[in-house]
Amino acid sequence: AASVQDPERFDAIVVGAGISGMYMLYRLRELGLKVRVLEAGTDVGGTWYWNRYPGARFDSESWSYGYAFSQEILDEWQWSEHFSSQPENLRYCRFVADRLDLKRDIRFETSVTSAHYDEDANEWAIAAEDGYAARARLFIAAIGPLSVPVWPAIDGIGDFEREAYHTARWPHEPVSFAGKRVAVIGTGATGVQLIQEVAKTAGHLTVLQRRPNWCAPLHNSPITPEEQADIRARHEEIFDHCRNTHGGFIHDADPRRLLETPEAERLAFLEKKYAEPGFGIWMGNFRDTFTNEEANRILSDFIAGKIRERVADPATAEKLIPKDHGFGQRRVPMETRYYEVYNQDNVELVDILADPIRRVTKTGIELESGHRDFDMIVYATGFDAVLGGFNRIDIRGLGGQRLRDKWAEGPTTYLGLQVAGFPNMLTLVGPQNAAGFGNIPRGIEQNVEWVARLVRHMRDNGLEYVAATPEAETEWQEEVTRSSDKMLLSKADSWFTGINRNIDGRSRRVYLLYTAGMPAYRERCDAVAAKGYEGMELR
Ligand code: NA7
Repeated sequence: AASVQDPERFDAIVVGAGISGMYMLYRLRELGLKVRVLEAGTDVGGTWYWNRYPGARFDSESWSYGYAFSQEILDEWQWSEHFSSQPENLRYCRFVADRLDLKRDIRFETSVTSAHYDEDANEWAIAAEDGYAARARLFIAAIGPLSVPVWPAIDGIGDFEREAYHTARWPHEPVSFAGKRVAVIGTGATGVQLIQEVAKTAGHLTVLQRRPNWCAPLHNSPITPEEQADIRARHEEIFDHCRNTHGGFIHDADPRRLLETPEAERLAFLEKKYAEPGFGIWMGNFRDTFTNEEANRILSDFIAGKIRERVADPATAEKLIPKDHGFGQRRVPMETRYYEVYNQDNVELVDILADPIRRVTKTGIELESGHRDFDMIVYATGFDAVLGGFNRIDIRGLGGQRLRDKWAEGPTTYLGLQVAGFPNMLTLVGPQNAAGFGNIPRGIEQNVEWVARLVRHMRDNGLEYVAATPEAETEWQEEVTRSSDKMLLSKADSWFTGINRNIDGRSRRVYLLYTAGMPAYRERCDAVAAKGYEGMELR
């Protein structure tokens, strides 16, 4: 087997076999490169491999989420629901891997621990936990923006002697909630999806909520044969449309301003959006709701009204209405009868800002108000977003510089795809990349195709070295800051803004995403390429 003394050699090593790594492999192989993908899991799928918790599903329309690049895949695959669930999503990833014969170039159960740039050889030396080692000219991180789960910083977590799970490390065997006293911590997009499912069978469900989020109805349904035929006839049109929307979704901001729209018309529009499937209520709303406090407040009040209508107990309804941020300033969890769950006798909502968790014990959770016994605790506490995947690998560039050190004050990149001082390293859906903010596969296809074009350019011109210049990187920081400053979402604490109180040193806001939209981002990336990779040193 390959070891540090005797590494396997490739033209490119891709870390991660999720949606981005799979497609990158396909494109690089097409260019004639010898590629190896290293994947920690036992199968492809990334997000859809790890996040197996009940209720996990797309919030993007299934038929706008899958790969657009292959007509065969589009023709041969059929989604069963408008917002498909995790088991089907994982089946889809496996189907694509088989259809494109990807697995022969993927090494599974390989957790990459280090990636060092060897200046003399102009090669990356990659090592994994099991001693596997490989070298390649190109190192492509396809590690995902939400791949490193975070357990909350609560005392005694390890003491609990009964069932405990993190949603992002859900077991492969089925988990039953039937008749059990279940605690769920976390009410982000994940927690909301999970809670709806647990409430169906749990003996008693206690939701331990820190800050509520603004949720909106998903309105999922099966895809009828007529709809299927229509979708099949319009693949090209749908994906073309997604290429031109801000987030790569089918939904795009309405050109009108809420503040300039007469009240009756405004209300009718909001009602219509609330009744429509998917992210329309967020991504398809009046354009000033993203940037104007007053417009956003009116929208938030509308949603608060819906919560009050749907939750029977007024005190519970108030607990579920966010007070610290407006609608859409954090990721909007999409729900199916989530608010009605709190009308059930077997469900209780605990506001842990009012009644804090002291510690986890052998048998349950000690709140300030007293001890509660549980049979199961589920942590839906999210991820070390965007940076986590990079930080858990010891990545070193020119002069042995650690990426972790370079990013100590926040990430700096060029286009979210390259980092100055780290030649021949490319980051798909990396920090400050537009792909992380929106319908991620649409951003991934753009990222992968742009990288493939760069690799082809290098191959055709006999170039072996590509590195962003520090000047280009500085300019990109300014662009990221300038565009994010305009958005209300940059004013809230969330994974978008790099805040995570469970991780030391993550209490300061940094922009982890480029939020000016996919079309602007694509244009910029294409212009860079057209100008012979402006801002990058190639030789
Ligand atoms: P999120 O959106 O980061 O949500 C994490 C949730 O866990 C959120 O409600 C947090 O409350 C809560 N949390 C985190 N730490 C604690 C502690 N220590 N105590 C109590 N509650 C805690 O993660 P998700 O997995 O839901 O979603 C991530 C993305 O995946 C999502 O945006 C989708 O795009 C897919 P807080 O709000 O911080 O008060």
